[in-house]
Amino acid sequence: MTDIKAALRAQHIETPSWAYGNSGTRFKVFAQKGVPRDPYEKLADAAQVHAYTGIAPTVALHIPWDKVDDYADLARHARELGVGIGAINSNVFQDDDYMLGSVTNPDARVRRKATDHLLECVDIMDATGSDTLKLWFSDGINYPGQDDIRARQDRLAESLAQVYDRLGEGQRFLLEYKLFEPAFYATDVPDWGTAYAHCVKLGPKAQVVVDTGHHAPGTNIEFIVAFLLREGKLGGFDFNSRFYADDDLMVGAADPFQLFRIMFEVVRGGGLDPEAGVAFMLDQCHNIEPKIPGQIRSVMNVQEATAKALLVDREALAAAQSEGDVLGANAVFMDAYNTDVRPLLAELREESGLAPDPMTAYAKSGYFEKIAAERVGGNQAGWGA
Ligand code: RM4
Ligand code: MN
Repeated sequence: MTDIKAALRAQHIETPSWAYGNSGTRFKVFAQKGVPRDPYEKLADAAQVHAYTGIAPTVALHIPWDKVDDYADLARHARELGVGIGAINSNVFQDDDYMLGSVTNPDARVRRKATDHLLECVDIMDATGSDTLKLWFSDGINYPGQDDIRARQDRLAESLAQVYDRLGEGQRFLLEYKLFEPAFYATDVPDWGTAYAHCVKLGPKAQVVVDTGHHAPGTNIEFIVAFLLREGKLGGFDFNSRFYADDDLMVGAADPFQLFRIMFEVVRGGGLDPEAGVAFMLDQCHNIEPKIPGQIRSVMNVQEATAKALLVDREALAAAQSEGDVLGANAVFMDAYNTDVRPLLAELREESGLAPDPMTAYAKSGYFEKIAAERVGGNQAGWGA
């Protein structure tokens, strides 16, 4: 049990700055009270999530949504709040120039512009001290014949190589894949295999990030996780839940069993070891629920799945597996999943001087009432979509 607690104490879950802003679907973005007006206020909200969970010490930024004049000052502000800047997320999907693609665009001028943005993101890493750049490309085509699928791969490789070469000591990039949307016929980085192949070619500073919402229904995500970890190419997760497409709902809400299966492969593959460098990030939007408690709940869901994964009796499992005891092995696995780990986590929090239940502790804190009263006027942060 001491080992399990130590592993849980060492786990860090990164929250995304965009989760604190207003969001919605392409039909409607619903404004909520108290929503941050700038990156400084987003960091303040993220610090609340860390204050009550104790395991969310970093915040991912998204550029240009979190553009500021002085990134060193923003990093200082984060430190004062007790958090740090995590991954820098690039955004080459919201400019008119990118209608036909960003780094894979047939127009060299647009490709240059997109790659320059990615390089700018590395400058921001230098200024904030962040070690991770996250790359997601909305690039792809809607119609057969619209552009040359193979040439687009060449352009992608060329841009990635420029970014790779710009990475400094201790910096890396994570390449994200997504099946479809906004491109509907052929996406340029649609799956882990494509991302993996590009990363392998580039070298150790390029790794794959698994966004749990970016697969076809029925995909065995834990298999992908096991495979990438084995190859040293699992850079991290963008956690969220999906019922249909890229729903970005709270992780563990749609399928807590899947989250457990993923976390088991992480534990099995040594991915919880901080040395493994696996970043546990959330990539979510809270369209209809309050945002800070939505993040707290999500962090708790990942923590619960991790605790259950750590509870799997690996010795008994290995014994049953080697004996070919199908039902026995499955029972060992399910025993861990069916364990109520909430008392264990409450105890862990109390040992670290935290309230046993982060949700009620936050609700009682009065923070929401305070920001709702203070944050009037100005432009609430949102997706800018
Ligand atoms: C994309 C992808 C990226 C995220 C954006 C907001 O679908 O998941 O990680 O930065 O959405
Ligand atoms: Mn993502």
